[in-house]
Amino acid sequence: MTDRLTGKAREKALKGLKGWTKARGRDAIEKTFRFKNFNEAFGFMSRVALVAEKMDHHPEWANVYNRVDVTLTTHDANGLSERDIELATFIDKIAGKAGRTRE
Ligand code: H2B
Repeated sequence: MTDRLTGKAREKALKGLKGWTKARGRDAIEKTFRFKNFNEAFGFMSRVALVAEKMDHHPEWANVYNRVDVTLTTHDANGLSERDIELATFIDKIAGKAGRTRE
């Protein structure tokens, strides 16, 4: 069982992430990524999927053409955990410069 991030540890972890915002009404973070086209968006999703499966920690996400909306939370913890921070860091690395905050 993974623990929910709280207090100072949570603050510190979230500070290290760029462009991720708190989701409304639930303990989760979200970010929208835009790519040149569908091919690049789907390539990004494939790369993230491989990491997610290896981690056994999976994003909630939606894709429309060149846009990918990602929400991260830990279902087992009923909120944000260290695993979300780890996956967000990987996702940002994979996305490179394509990532933009939700407008
Ligand atoms: N992904 C996310 N985001 N949260 C979880 O709690 C979670 C998961 N749990 N992927 C994993 C799978 C769990 O259901 C399996 C059984 O390990």
